[in-house]
Amino acid sequence: MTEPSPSSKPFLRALKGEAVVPPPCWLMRQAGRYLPEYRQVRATANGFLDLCYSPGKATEVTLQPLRRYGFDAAILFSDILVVPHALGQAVTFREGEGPCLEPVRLAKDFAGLTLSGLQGRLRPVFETVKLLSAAIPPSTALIGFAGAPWTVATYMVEGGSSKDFVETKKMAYGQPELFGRLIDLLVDASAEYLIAQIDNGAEALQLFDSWAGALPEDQFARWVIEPTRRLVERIKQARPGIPVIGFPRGAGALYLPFVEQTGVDAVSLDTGIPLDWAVKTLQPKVTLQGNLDPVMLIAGGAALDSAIERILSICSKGPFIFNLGHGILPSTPPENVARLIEKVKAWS
Ligand code: 1CP
Repeated sequence: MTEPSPSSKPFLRALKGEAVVPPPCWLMRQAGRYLPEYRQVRATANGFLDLCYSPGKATEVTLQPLRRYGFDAAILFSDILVVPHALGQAVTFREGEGPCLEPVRLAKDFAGLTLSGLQGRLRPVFETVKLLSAAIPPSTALIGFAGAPWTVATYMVEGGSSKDFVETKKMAYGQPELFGRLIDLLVDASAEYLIAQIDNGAEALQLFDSWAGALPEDQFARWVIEPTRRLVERIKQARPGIPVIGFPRGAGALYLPFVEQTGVDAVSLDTGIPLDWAVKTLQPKVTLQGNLDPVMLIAGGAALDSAIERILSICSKGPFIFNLGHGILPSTPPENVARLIEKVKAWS
């Protein structure tokens, strides 16, 4: 059998600006704890990072949702926090508690961070990309990813998850030169990381900026738009033609300057973005992706059906990829995901 050309993959066609009917569909966190087969593999790993760094297991959990649901894209199984880990920061995931990092707060904390070990530490992730590239069905696209510099920096400075980002904002607002050094390092590291993913078989990239919505307008321009623009420019100079999806979650009206200024090919819309506005304002410039509320997928039933139909009817006349507004939650019933994909595939 001959390989179909990449352009015959519906997901990549949509990223090139085509209105594909029915729209391609994948879901953020489509591999994860809502699937019993994921929990089974997860239990064999010596912690979450070990799972990310075990190419055989990471490949298996990436493929699990494809087998069940036939999504149009697979997303590499890894985490945004492997980049700080590869830079030399201590990173652990405690069971049930989320990530824990040795905080970077002062100039002296930067001493331990270096790009020199990055390729070596992340080699297992590149190996996973290579295995996936050979294993996925011919019509399925492979997405590589990284956290955007701002979001990764919040974990590095806070030392884990945060609600108010006080330490990170204090550094960004009060010592912008110091914070700028961290952001610059993350632009360099992420560019290297993403280019290596492309070289091992990733066909598109997504940049997760989960906490973009925490910044006021001028700071958003400086710490979200500008580093993302530089990162996209670096990737496109090195490997022209690879589409990039941005996800500045919570950015509200700032989605527009983000789209206009970063050079991304597509934006992932969070659940709060008004779709009529996005179709009118953003879709003439980029492909849209999104934005079903992940909790609708838990609620199921008639509410789920009508939420899916509403999104499809508003967004699918232009370039569009069906997705959630944020990641699948662990309590999601797998049968509701089956219902979702069935409804999207039946759209005409
Ligand atoms: O034990 C487990 O199974 C841990 C749960 C888990 C999983 C399944 C974590 C811990 N990370 C992941 C995988 C993951 N993370 C993927 C690949 C899987 C897929 O999408 O199918 C991706 C793309 C991510 C990205 C990620 N990690 C983001 C950005 C997207 C988002 O959800 O906003 C962020 C913020 C993280 C950090 C992270 N990883 C894990 C936790 C518990 C956290 C902290 C989240 C927080 O601060 O709220």
